[in-house]
Amino acid sequence: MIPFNTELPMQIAITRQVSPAIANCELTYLDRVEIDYALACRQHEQYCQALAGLGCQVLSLPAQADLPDSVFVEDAALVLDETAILTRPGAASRRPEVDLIRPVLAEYRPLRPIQAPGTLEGGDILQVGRIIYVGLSGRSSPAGIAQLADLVTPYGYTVQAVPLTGCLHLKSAVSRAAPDTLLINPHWVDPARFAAFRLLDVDPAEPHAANALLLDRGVIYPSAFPLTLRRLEQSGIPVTIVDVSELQKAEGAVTCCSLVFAGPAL
Ligand code: CIR
Repeated sequence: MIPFNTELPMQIAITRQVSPAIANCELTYLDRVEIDYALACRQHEQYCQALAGLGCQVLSLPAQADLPDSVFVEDAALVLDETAILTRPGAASRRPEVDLIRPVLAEYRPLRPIQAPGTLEGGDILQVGRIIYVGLSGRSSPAGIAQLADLVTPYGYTVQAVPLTGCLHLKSAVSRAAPDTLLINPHWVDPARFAAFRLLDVDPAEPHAANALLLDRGVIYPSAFPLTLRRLEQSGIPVTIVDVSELQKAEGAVTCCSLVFAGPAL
């Protein structure tokens, strides 16, 4: 296994506090159940502490009372070393989130927007080095993906559209668990697409377990998936565990609550 790189500069993690309106979140594959807002806020705070504990400079943006899903900052942008792409979420209720993240990211990167009618959400984007996989989900359209390719190809990136089924975003189905390892639910996305990588299947009893947040100095992983956690540990991947049960009820996971990218720090 390739070791974690501890020589890199500090990573920046943009987060946003949980909206008091999170009960009105978008839901696609999950039934609506009651979300304990106070517990969601405590869990989010612990998630931010986990980011800081793994060496991130955490930038905490204020809660937005009128944007139920705005804690899921990942969906509004893709931050590369060279530029940041402002997305155009497929969920219309989430488009104002992009306007809020624009001035924040402008401090760090030149910005490029995805334009109507294309749609793109960050949860569909899995970057592995110079390859950017994008899920063909209900949220990210072929037109949005084509725009992304036009914007990032000049920087040497290759964009590959990936069909998926049964889940919200590409990173619901596959994410990075180590520099050379992808954690995958083979029922939601075709593993053959990722044959160049070491693949670790989720436990079949835990279909939602494929979302891990890989940082330069470790991995954040939800406590809800003990069987897949054991597979990670048996594969030599130590993780920092967080309980995000309330955010999972909003169809969120660990990658979606932050935008993580290389400094320099402000
Ligand atoms: C939504 O449906 O848009 C939100 N309720 C959940 C978004 C989760 N985002 C992500 O995994 N990147």
